[in-house]
Amino acid sequence: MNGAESLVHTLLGCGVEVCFANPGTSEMHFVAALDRIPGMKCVLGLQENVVTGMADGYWRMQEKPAATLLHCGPGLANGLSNLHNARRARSGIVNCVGDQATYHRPFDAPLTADTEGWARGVSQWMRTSTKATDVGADAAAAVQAARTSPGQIATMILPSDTCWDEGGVVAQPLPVPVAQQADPLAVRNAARILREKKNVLILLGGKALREGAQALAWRASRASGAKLLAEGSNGRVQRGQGRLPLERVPYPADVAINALSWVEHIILVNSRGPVGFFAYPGKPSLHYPATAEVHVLTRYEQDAEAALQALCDELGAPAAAMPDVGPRPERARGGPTPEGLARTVAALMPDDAIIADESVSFGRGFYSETFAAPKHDWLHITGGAIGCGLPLATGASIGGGGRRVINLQADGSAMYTVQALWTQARERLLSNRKYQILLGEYQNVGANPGPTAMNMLDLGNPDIGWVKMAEAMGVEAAQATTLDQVGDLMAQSFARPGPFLIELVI
Ligand SMILES: Cc1ncc(C[n+]2csc(CCOP(=O)(O)OP(=O)(O)O)c2C)c(N)n1
Ligand SMILES: [Mg+2]
Repeated sequence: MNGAESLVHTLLGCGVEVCFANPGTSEMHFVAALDRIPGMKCVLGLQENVVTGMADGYWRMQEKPAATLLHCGPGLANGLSNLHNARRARSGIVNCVGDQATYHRPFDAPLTADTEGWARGVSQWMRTSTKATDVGADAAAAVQAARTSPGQIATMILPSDTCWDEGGVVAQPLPVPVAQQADPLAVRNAARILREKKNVLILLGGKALREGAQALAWRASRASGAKLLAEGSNGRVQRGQGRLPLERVPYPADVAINALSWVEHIILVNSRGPVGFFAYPGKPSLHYPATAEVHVLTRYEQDAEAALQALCDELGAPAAAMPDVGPRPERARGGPTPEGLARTVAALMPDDAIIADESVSFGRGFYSETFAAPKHDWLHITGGAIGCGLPLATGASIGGGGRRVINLQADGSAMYTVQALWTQARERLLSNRKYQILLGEYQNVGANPGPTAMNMLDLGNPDIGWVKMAEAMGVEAAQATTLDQVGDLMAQSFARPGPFLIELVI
């Protein structure tokens, strides 16, 4: 058995069943092993940032890592920004990067690069295998790292001779450490704050945004009068009927600072105190008052639901029915508005849909209009690196077990990873999306756009033909200019399998 075969057998044995790939020469033995060994679903992405974004979307739905397969340092480099988003979503990925053979590296061939250096910034775990006999054990350690709460990027760098040399040894799965429990002192402290103080915010992030944890947070809030909010961008929020109508920390600095100005205490549950996406001249970096006291109930890697249960017990918080989110919205008509589009999506989405949201500026009003939609999961772009939405939707569809994916997608961001449409068509994924026109946030930094700046913020010169773009990659598409048309097209596409793109001109 060669190293590559030991890798594939070990990954399969550790429960890794999908490999998102864009391989090159140095990975050919890995590819050949995938060919010979049944069991691994291989999904081709036409650029590495599509590959890494798909692996992120897959984890968010499955909570089980996929493997990637990337080609040398430059292939990894292409995938870095979606690995960055995945790291911010706390997704687990076994990120495999083929590289120059160990003995070839000193010759400094063209694709030789500082692969480890590029990997380090996005990886919580990284290892370069040095011989075929180690590859299996390294793979088992990588899977263990990827599955360690809350989920980690584990990068394996595989020089090609470690894959083609004989002597591979299949490794057994290593135990996955269970999520740590909150410190009992942290639970007691949070209960004390909730009992004794006013103006308390409970800020939920990570797994605290799942249904069970939400219900407990709601009980603690009801018992104490504390307010609940979600972090600004989150890997996965469970929403819709039966879930909390949770607002999130607003994106624009002034709006966020204003919305949090009342806060004297923040209890963090898998979250951190809100800070600005950017600094702006004359504005604070912290978006909550500098005088507010911050209390950690759980860190990201700790078990939020158990901690919230312990908090409710400590408070003696009685059971509380989830708040009524009201009736399901009706389809909106007429010209496109963010609220109208959100209501149309809420009115038409099938049960248990997955929303992959890279709607950028047009989407800021979507949240409150979709509280009363059927149950769904909402996936945000977590690291601010655009080009995430299309791959995320693709990976979420593969990991979503047949659930319908609706990708709310801004046009500029779509252009970063538009090749993902091709993978969607190839895999016949369920998806549906819309695009919007670019508007920069130029004035927030205190500048007025001149012609050069306008030119750099403008996607209309020339116009991008989205319908043709989608069709060129095998995805059916149509244009809409009104919400009536969007609604009709959505309803049609939900009735059929396969991806469909709706360009909404706004
Ligand atoms: C990787 C990366 N490159 C560049 C940016 C800067 N950036 C933020 S939003 C944006 C334009 C987004 O345009 P679009 O997706 O059409 O959204 P709209 O502004 O139209 O809502 C750019 C270039 C970024 N956030 N991430
Ligand atoms: Mg745009």
